[in-house]
Amino acid sequence: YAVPRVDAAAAEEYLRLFHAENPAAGPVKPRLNEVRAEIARTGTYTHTPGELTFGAKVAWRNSGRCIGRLYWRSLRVRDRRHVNTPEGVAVECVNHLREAAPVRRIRPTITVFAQDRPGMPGPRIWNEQLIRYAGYAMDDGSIVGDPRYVDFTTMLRKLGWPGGPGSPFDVLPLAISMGDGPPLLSTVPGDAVLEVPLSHPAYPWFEQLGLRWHAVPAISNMCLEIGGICYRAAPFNGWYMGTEIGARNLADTDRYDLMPLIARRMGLDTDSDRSLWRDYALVELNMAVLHSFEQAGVTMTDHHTEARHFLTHLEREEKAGRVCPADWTWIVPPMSASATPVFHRYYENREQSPSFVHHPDSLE
Ligand code: HEM
Ligand code: NRG
Repeated sequence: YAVPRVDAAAAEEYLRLFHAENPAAGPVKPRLNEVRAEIARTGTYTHTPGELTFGAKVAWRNSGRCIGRLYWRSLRVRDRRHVNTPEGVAVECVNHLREAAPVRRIRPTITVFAQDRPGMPGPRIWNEQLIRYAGYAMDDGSIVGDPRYVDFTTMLRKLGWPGGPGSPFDVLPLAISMGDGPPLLSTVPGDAVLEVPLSHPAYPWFEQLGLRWHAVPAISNMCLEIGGICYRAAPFNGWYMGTEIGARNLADTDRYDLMPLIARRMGLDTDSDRSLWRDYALVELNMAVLHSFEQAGVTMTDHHTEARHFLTHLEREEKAGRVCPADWTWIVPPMSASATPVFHRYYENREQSPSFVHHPDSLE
């Protein structure tokens, strides 16, 4: 995988944005000259800590799929650009998880590792998120765990992971590589994985289902792009919106597929679509998710509150004279869509930089 030289025009565009929105940083001219010279000499350049921090925040602000952008200015940026070994990255990912959820209050956080440089690609985290549950394909055709990660789990086992205890919620090890060659596999210690067991406020049987979910969603396979520079390893987290767990991860038929089980326990008629058994079960599962996180004191939002916050964010961005890109198909929550205000309008959705991007896996 050959890292291309940085596009000087992309660098200039970002530096102009940075200086325009941060007048205290002084005039842009001297910095532009410095960066142009560095690119001519080395094929890339180095962000100042201020440029990095602001760039990460604006990448969040530009994430058209994210409903949680109201607090984009409060992102905590951990500058770990000097970390460029798989072992170092593993340690700092674990530190990230610990710092992101001290005493159960989650803080939006990003850790930025070494950038790609021509002739020297930065580290890569193969996991989609820092915390994900294994999926085991059994001989009888059934799946234990998260079906979404069956292929990833199989690959890790080929790379030497012995497998977990075999529960539906075994946390996968991190797979981290530097350049070519197989990744380092590194277990995430249990005390860095905050989890919430699920119970329901009215159904005592719910607890017996043994369901749980992790508290911190930390996407680790997206590239942070700022001014033409690629930070391939830059895991970030906020907190969950209840529906991500209750209406997708535990409910989708190609994930944990729990609706039929819950509907039967509720005594609903699952033979008729028109009994709306799926809909009733979905509401109660989502009730359990919100209730359990609340009881555990772990930060979580619900889709009604977050939809309102998002419209506030849109208003603020408009007042600041900016276009806020938004992708309707991702912003609208996966249940009770039309009962939230974000459903009843359209959005502009243009690619803006800095941003988080999904790269095709070019190192594998
Ligand atoms: C996507 C909520 C923080 C960047 C999403 C989605 C939700 C969400 C509901 C859609 C996920 C899906 O349908 O799978 C939130 C909430 C946050 C938060 C409640 C609480 C603070 C953040 C932070 C960042 C971020 C801190 C980055 C710094 C993104 C990106 C996506 C996304 C890039 C799209 C992911 C993809 O393409 O797969 N967010 N978010 N979000 N969010 Fe946020
Ligand atoms: N739906 C995914 C997580 C995607 C991002 N969601 C967030 N991001 N809340 C899941 O694990 O269910 N965040 O940074 O807070």
